[in-house]
Amino acid sequence: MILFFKIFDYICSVEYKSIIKMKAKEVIDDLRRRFPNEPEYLQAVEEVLMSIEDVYNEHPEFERYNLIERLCMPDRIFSFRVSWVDDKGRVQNNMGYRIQHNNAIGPYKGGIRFHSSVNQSILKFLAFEQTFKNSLTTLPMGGGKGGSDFSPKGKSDMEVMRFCQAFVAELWRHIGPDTDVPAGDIGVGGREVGYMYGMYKKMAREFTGTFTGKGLEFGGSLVRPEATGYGNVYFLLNMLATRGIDIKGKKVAISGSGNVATYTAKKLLSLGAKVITMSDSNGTIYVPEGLTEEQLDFIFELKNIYRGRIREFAEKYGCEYVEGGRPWGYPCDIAMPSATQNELDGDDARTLLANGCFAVSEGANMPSTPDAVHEFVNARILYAPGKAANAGGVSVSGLEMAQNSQKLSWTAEEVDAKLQRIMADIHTQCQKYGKEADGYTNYVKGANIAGFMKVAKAMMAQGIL
Ligand code: NDP
Ligand code: 2IT
Repeated sequence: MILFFKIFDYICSVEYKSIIKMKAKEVIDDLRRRFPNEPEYLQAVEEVLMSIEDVYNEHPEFERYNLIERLCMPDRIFSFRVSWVDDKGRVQNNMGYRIQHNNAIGPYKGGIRFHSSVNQSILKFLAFEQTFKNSLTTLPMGGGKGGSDFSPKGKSDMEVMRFCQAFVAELWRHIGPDTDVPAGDIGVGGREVGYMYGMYKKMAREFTGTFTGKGLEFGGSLVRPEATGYGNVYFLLNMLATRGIDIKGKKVAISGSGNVATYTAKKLLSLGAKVITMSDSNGTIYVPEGLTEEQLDFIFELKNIYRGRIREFAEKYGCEYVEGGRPWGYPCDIAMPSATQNELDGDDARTLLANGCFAVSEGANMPSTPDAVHEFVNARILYAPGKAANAGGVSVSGLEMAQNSQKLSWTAEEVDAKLQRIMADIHTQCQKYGKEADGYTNYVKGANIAGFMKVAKAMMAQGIL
């Protein structure tokens, strides 16, 4: 009789387990039905769900707690009007947002983007990705993202300041050093963080580490400006080492010419690699023999001080410039897309592969379309998705938070050493979860599973919230 019940129990549990499996496609279809106008968000969710489905289904308790839906949908979204006065005395109106995606492993953490293209779908995708990226960093940070469709391009310093103050006049009540800690992203650098932090401090009447990427004089961390670009190169070096490849002399195509792109180029030059392209939203420069340090300094000043266009580099140095062009058509060994999402499509990927490109390490968030990712993984090249390769920026933001809490500042050497260790650790996590039967490391799968497991376990432990 006892044996009969035991067998019955066993059969029931097996049956139950098989019924409660998560089906990634069904979850995605449901989200597609509920959020039909959010293509970037759906794209990011689909990529993650397809790679974690098997691991997720090894844990029936996840599905019993409907963990996947709770993890895909942001905890909350704030959206608000931002009204400010331009230099001509006209009243301008923009939309502002903050997406607090998930705080299972730490306070919400992620950048602020100011760009005319910003909308809820783009910020939802960025906040979703940030949750897994921050989990990979080994530091206690949840995921968030914010921004506005305000474009700092062509605006005076005073206009940027007035906008930042108006933005924070709404945002400040939702953020705090242990609640939600914003930082920079496209269109938000040291200048904007300074203005936003100043206004936050005034409203909240406290001096705490509520923003990262602050100036060095008021709590910023050494190496934070460099961290995303340097971190991406450190990650690349870890990948190259698995195949015994030396970076020296390799031709690298970089897109963008902002924070991430310029510091990526700087580190590459110091290692003897050749940076053959850079770009902005208007066009691409091509320097087949590789940029010199002096030329890179010029780009840095052009973009950060004069806020000019990359075309002006070509005018000064007489190199090739293609209006509206992208960097992916030039022969290179390595590609490091560092501008924006979906800037490298399937055709670009096929061209890169045909030209002999053997490594792609993403500085931007989701710069490769799903078709391009498929090409890279199928071709078995070294391919690092943004959430692993560009995690150095938010990692040093996490280190900035730690320094602010301790009311101490560490030396550049200390921060850089920690950054290198974190990037190596992320690489190891990708290898652990991303190894395929043929020995290939699928960094997409590895990063998604490693990032997911930590957040999932924390969510399980904390109950249904
Ligand atoms: P910046 O604003 O400093 O630079 C952005 C660069 O990308 C500029 O050259 C810009 O050109 C170009 N760009 C922006 N939008 C487009 C577009 N729609 N089409 C073509 N080019 C475009 O930003 P960051 O360098 O900080 O950010 C670049 C990428 O890196 C983003 O995807 C960001 O999310 C990601 N990232 C940033 C981190 C950071 O710490 N800053 C951390 C991790 C990821 P133009 O001047 O013409 O607009
Ligand atoms: O996409 C990103 O990781 C960033 N823009 C940096 C976020 C941060 O909090 O430093």
